[in-house]
Amino acid sequence: MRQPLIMGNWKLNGTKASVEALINGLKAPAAAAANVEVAVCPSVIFLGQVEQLTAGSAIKFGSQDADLHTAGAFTGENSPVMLKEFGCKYALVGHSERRTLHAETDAVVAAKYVAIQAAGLIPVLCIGETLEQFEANETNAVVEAQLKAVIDVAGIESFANAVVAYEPVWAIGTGKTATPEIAQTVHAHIRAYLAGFNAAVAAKVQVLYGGSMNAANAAELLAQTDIDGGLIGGASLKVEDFSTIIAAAA
Ligand code: 3PY
Repeated sequence: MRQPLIMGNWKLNGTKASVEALINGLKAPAAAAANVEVAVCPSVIFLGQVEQLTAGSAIKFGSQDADLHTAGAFTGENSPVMLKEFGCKYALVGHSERRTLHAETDAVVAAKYVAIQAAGLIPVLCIGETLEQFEANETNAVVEAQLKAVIDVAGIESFANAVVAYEPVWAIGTGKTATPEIAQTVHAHIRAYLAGFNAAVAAKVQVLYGGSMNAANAAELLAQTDIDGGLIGGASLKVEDFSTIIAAAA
């Protein structure tokens, strides 16, 4: 049985006050959903605050990215080793906003994935196709290539200690969501593709759905066999909406 994982991606949002209110507001819903793991990914500037606020609670946290280097002359970057020291359990890697806005290639994403695991963090590998690729029926080929780039470098066994997040780019920040049927079809394909390399690893890996999951559509998406949780953008910034999604996964 794969444990449901509900993870908030706060992106570039928050203030000290809103972070405090959000974490405090999520403590009870996270504790109530004992079979669900709840995690948030704040901007790194809030990690110290989140580490303190979540102490003793059921809420885990991670970063939205990590550098592929451990230390050195890399101005502006955050080392996975530093993120680990600040209590992160997870690090997102390859989010479409990083791939698009920061020109991260499959090779860079794979190198970051390796660095994240080497630091003792769990990478949440984000994959997904653009609208153009979706309309050209290229979804399977795109997610396969994104997975293969990581498998080639890190090996299929590395997925025993990783999470995959399928986020169709056309559903991110657009308010459009893949229908539960579309999402389930792609999730099943991702699992089948991984099973071609190692069936046991594929059966265990959590595959989250991301891309405008919200309080209204979460239950239907989370009911799908191969959807093991969600990576949630905007709705993770509101206690009520995120709590509804957590409850839907329980
Ligand atoms: C979204 O839902 O907008 C996301 O990008 C989650 O990562």
